Amino acid sequence: MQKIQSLAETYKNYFKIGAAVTVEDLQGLHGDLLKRHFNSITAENAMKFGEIHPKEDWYDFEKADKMKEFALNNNMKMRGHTFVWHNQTSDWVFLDKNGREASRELVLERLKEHVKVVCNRYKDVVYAWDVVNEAIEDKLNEQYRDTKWRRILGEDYIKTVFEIVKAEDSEAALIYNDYNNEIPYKMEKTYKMLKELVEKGTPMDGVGLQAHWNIWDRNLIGNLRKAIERYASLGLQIQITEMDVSMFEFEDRRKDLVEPTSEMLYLQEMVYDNIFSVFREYKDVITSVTFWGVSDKYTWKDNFPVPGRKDWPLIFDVKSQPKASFNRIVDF
Ligand code: HXH
Repeated sequence: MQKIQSLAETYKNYFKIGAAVTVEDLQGLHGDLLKRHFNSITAENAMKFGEIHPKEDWYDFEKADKMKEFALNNNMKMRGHTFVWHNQTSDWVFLDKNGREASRELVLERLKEHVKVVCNRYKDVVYAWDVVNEAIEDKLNEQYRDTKWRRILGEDYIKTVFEIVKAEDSEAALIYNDYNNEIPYKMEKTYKMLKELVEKGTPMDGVGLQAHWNIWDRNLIGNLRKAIERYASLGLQIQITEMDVSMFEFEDRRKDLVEPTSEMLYLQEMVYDNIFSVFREYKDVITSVTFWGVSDKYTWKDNFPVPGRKDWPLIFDVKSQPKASFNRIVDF
């Protein structure tokens, strides 16, 4: 493996190359892959609110600390994922001592405290925070997702949250992160929101495209180009935050496949080739590209959207060997 060209090294004059990790990934074959090919890591779960701060008076830093140590020891940086999200957030945040919905003041106080503790513990290694995750509504006629954060903190909450994070970490890039935000229905809504935030003077530096893609989408490259240009026109940087290229369309619920067909692997190769050409073309605005996992041995796609269905969305195979997709993106 040591003879294989390093991905992060190949892209050192373009953007950071990242992977989402669990603590188990820091050792063994995945640890070796991380050290050789990546210069950025994101905790897949360990820094989400519910994981790192499960009770009001109890933080669980164990996993995130191990990731930070790994990053520091291996000359890597981290992306912080994530502060304000409608999922994987502890219920206590939104409840008062009587079990009723907490007031705006109380939730704001708790969020400030949480951000202060997490920022101060990790900001020496974190170069970007996903400050708000997935705040745009998927339904066509609605702009914002209805969440407890929004309901309690009020309509202006996104700006408020960015200001809270900015006060604790003035150096890291502060990012708004979402999925499907290169697809026209959601891109226009996102653009509108980001434009308003920028105009109101929100301390926001960029937008994250989660990039949970698949090999069948004929519109991907066109959508991606348009989205990058439109977001960059607001003066924002762009990070690809959670990329994977699934073998299945979202609507496809088949469960019979035990390994990817050669046609699928070839399509995947082409998609990775094409998206990295676009990324290189826009290297002035793209600051990092993160895969949502290390190898096909383990990926969240094995359980989403079909529980227990194997998927092969990454550039290293189930044996941690580079796939044809890897070769395409290091060879240009
Ligand atoms: C991401 N969400 C999260 O940011 C990340 O923290 C997590 O580890 C994995 C993925 C992606 C996601 C978005 C929507 C969703 C499921 C996952 O559910 C829908 C998908 C399509 C349309 C509507 C909802």
